Amino acid sequence: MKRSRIGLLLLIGLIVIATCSSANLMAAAKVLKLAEVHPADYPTAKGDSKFAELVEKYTNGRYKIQCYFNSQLGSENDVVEQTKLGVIEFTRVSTAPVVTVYPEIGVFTMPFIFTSQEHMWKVLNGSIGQHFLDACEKANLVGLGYFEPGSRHFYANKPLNNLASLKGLKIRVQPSPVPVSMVKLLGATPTPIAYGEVYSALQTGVVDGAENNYPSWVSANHYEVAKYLIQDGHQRQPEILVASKKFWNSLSKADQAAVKRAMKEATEYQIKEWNAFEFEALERAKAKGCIVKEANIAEFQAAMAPLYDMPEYKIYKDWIKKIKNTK
Ligand code: BDP
Repeated sequence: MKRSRIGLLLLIGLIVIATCSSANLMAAAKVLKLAEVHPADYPTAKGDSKFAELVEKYTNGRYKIQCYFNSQLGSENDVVEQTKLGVIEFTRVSTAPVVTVYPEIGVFTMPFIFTSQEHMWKVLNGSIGQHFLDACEKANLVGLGYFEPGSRHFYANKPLNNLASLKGLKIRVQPSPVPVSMVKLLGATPTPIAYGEVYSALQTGVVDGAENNYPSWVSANHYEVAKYLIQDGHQRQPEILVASKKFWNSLSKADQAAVKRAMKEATEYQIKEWNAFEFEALERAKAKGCIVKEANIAEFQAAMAPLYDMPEYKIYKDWIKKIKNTK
C-alpha cells in the first residue's frame, strides 16, 4: 500500500513536471503573421510557405509563421504600412507598394530597367540589391530578400495588336507612381486598384485591362475576363520579403541569422517553382482560347522612355546608371 502510494506520488510528480515543461515550450513558440496577396499554390506563396517551414526548423520551433494568403490581411499598400508599424511581422509584396514608404526603391519599378532575368538577378544578388534591402530600414522595415517576379505584360478585353491598341483604354495599375506615369505615356488611363480587386474591376468593366506576369493573369483568373495579351515585358519588379523592424529588433542575433538563412533557401526554392510555372501558365491561358501577341518591344520602350527624364524620377538617376552598368 505504502509502496504503491509512493509510486502514485512519483507518477503525479512526473506528470506535473512534464506538463509544466511542455507548457513552457508552448509559451515559447511565438506565432508570427506573414501577409501575401496570392493563393497558397502560387509559386511565390509556396516560397512564403517554405520560408515559414524553415524559420520554424532553424529556430527549433520557437517561432511559427502563419501565412495569410489571398490578401486576407489587406491590400499590399496596407500590409506594408502595418508591417512598418509592427502590427504584422512579415510581408511579401512587389516593389511598387514599398515605394509608398521608401521612395528610392522605386527605381526597380522603372520600365525596361532590367534587360533579362539574368541581369535582374545579377543586380539583386550584388551590392545594389543588398543596398536596397538594407535601406528598407529607413521605413522601419528589414529587407530579407527577393523572389522572382517574372516580366509583366498588358492584357485587356479587346484585341491588343500593338501599342496603338492601348490608346484610350482604362488600365488597372498598382497604386504606385511609376505604373501610373507609364500607362499615361501610352495614351491609356491608369486606374490604381488593389490586386485583390482587379478581377471584379475587369469583370464589371471598371477597367478594360491590366498588366501583370503570366502566373497572376492565370491564377487570379484575369484571363477569363481579359483574354488578349501583348507580350511587351515592360517591367520586372522584384518581389521582396520584408520584416517589421520592431519585431526584428526583438530577435536574438542567432535567430536573426536563422531567419536570413531561411530566406536564402526559400528564394532558391521560389525561383525553381517560378521557372516551372511561368510558361505553363501561359500555355494554360492559350489552351483556354486566350490570344497572345508578340509586341514590337522597341515601340513600347520608345513610348515609355520619357519617364527617365521626368523630374519626379530624377532621384533614381545614379541607381539607373549603376543598374545599367551591371553586366
Ligand atoms: C503580382 C505581384 C504582387 C503584386 C501584383 C499587382 O506578385 O505582389 O501586388 O502583381 O499587380 O505580380 O498588384
